[in-house]
Amino acid sequence: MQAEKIEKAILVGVDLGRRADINFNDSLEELKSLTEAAGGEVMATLVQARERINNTTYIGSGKLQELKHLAAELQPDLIIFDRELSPVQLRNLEEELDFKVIDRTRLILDIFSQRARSNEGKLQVELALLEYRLPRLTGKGAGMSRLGAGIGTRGAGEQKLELDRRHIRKRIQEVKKKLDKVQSTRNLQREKRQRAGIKVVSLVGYTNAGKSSLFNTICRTGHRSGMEQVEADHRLFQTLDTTIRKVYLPSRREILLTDTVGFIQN
Ligand SMILES: Nc1nc2c(ncn2[C@@H]2O[C@H](COP(=O)(O)OP(=O)(O)OP(=O)(O)O)[C@@H](O)[C@H]2O)c(=O)[nH]1
Ligand SMILES: [Mg+2]
Repeated sequence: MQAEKIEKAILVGVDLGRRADINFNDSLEELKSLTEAAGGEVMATLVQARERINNTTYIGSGKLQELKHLAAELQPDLIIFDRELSPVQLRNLEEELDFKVIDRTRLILDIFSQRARSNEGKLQVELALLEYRLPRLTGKGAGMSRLGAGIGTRGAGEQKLELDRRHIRKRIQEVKKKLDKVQSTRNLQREKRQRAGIKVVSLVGYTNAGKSSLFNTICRTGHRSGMEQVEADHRLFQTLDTTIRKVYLPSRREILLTDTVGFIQN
């Protein structure tokens, strides 16, 4: 499941100070963990303190030159920006830097596409990737195949990189239809459970908080043996697909326990 080769990344963040909605250091720390979860490694981190984000290049022009020099020296496999880049910012940065540029959103989608196992999970990731890419098709960079394999290039639909917008829109409709079908089946199952009066207990929380470990422990004690464990690991977003299992409470009452996808702060 790990990427074949560890890709080296430079992280770039803008510190808005008190103007930001979340703590900058926490956000960067989280980005580093996300990079590692995607199979990458951080070589360097570049930070700029600014009043606001630059609309065209995210960071200021002086900082961009600094980043260019740093990248020329370190030769990273990719450069990762701490927030979602607009299509314009992404295009300008790719042109200026001439390295693979991705943003936080693309990084998370990449992790999800590595981890999705269920049919529904895969469809959801494909849909998110298509919708992310649609306004960002530029004929190069994050949209294109010249980048080869690796973080930010993987995933559902990646083989179809040369598809034009029309094809992507069509595929979006197809995936949505398939998802509708899967979800209506699930709704039926849910209604059936509700009618049977079985309560569902969900484990929710920050990614890597220990939900899957707790799930395994509860299932071991509250369940007949021989069930497969869910995967628990220190990587962020280890769990992507919801697992649902029957568990007996000490009172012998039956419940359904679900392990779910974690949250992140940003
Ligand atoms: N110290 C300590 N570590 C724990 C505990 N529970 C889980 N861990 C560790 O925390 C890490 C994350 O555990 P998971 O159970 O995979 O966490 P999760 O919330 O399911 O994470 P995601 O599925 O990635 O969102 C693993 O390395 C566990 O071994 C605990 O009670 N104490
Ligand atoms: Mg988990």
